[in-house]
Amino acid sequence: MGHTIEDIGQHVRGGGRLTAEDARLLWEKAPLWMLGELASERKRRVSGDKVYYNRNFHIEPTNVCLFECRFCSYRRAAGEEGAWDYSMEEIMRMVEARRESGATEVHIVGGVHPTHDLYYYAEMIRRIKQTLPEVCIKAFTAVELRYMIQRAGLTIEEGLRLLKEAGMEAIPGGGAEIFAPEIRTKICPQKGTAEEWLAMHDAAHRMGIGTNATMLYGHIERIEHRIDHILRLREQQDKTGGFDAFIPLKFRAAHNAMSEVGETSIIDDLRTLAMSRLLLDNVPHIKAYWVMYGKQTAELALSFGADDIDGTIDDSTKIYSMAGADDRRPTMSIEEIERMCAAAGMRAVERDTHYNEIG
Ligand code: V47
Ligand code: SF4
Repeated sequence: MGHTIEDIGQHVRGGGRLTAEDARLLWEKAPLWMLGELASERKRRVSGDKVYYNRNFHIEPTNVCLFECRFCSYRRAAGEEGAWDYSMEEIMRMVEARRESGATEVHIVGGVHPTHDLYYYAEMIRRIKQTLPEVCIKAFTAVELRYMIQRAGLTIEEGLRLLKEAGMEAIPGGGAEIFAPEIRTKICPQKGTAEEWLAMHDAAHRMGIGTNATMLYGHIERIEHRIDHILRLREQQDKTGGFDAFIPLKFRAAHNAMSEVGETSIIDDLRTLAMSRLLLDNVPHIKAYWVMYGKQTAELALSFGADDIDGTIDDSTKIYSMAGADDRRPTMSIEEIERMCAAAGMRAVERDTHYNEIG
């Protein structure tokens, strides 16, 4: 309809929904300050001056993985140098060590493991929940889940029910990558289709399991692929409403088969955050995952529509340090989180996994 950037800005300010065409124009042509302003207005309507964080830690039981996603710096074949595969006892020792930590969430992701099956992971969840009953278990990407559930010969619903009964309360956003098949088949050919990823989240939402969604950007995809990805998530959210947060994940280029692609700019990171906020008018939280961006960009992100920065992490994840992220030992204290949010003119608010405020 021959819209100008200003027309689209007005439409967004009035609470209107963006089409793919308008989003493309805004993404490619709007000045950075304008995207920041529009996204901040939207963010303020949802979360005011709050920035959410939680006290969390990760468990990465193994980096042994049958798949070979080209962007992944983390996976190893079984027995390869640098592979790890903790025993149940080792994992339980890690969990025991967190008893006094005040953590409210444990995020568990590993790889698509050749032998650990659905029942093994259900037992792991059950034992973790017994040891830390106050802690919410957010576990396994849709890709890991699909593999373990299929191998057990169960339907998605049956598999999810088994894990839910064991104590799994939420599902992280990983494995989404880029939905468009022409990119997906190039960067992660074994991972299954967009429809399969969405079906897992659809089923989880219908069972009352909250989930997150991610998008891996800044590699060989183009803006139209990002828009397509985000709009598919918006469509899913219209149906089931179960996505708590969207997390754009910046491709980090060290030590993987796509290193030669390099990394995108911080300006692109900020534009992507802002456009995510504007397109996803039905997903309440946009997370700036500080471990992946680094702390300085995470602070900037708070002026581009993000209202969540993930959590304290406490040096418990290797996925990003292995791919070249700045922090070798990722940890943020609550004081540091509060300082970061205050410096951006906002207020840090502790939340649980389901975004209930704590304290
Ligand atoms: O799906 C792998 C990504 C994801 C690289 O739900 C990479 O709260 C960048 O999903 N460069 C797993 N990204 C992590 C994930 C996540 C992280 C934080 C919070 C939440 C949440 C979920 O990590 C994978 C993949 O997209 N990834 N390698 C890389 N080289
Ligand atoms: Fe395996 Fe996940 Fe890495 Fe892909 S991204 S190779 S599924 S660990």
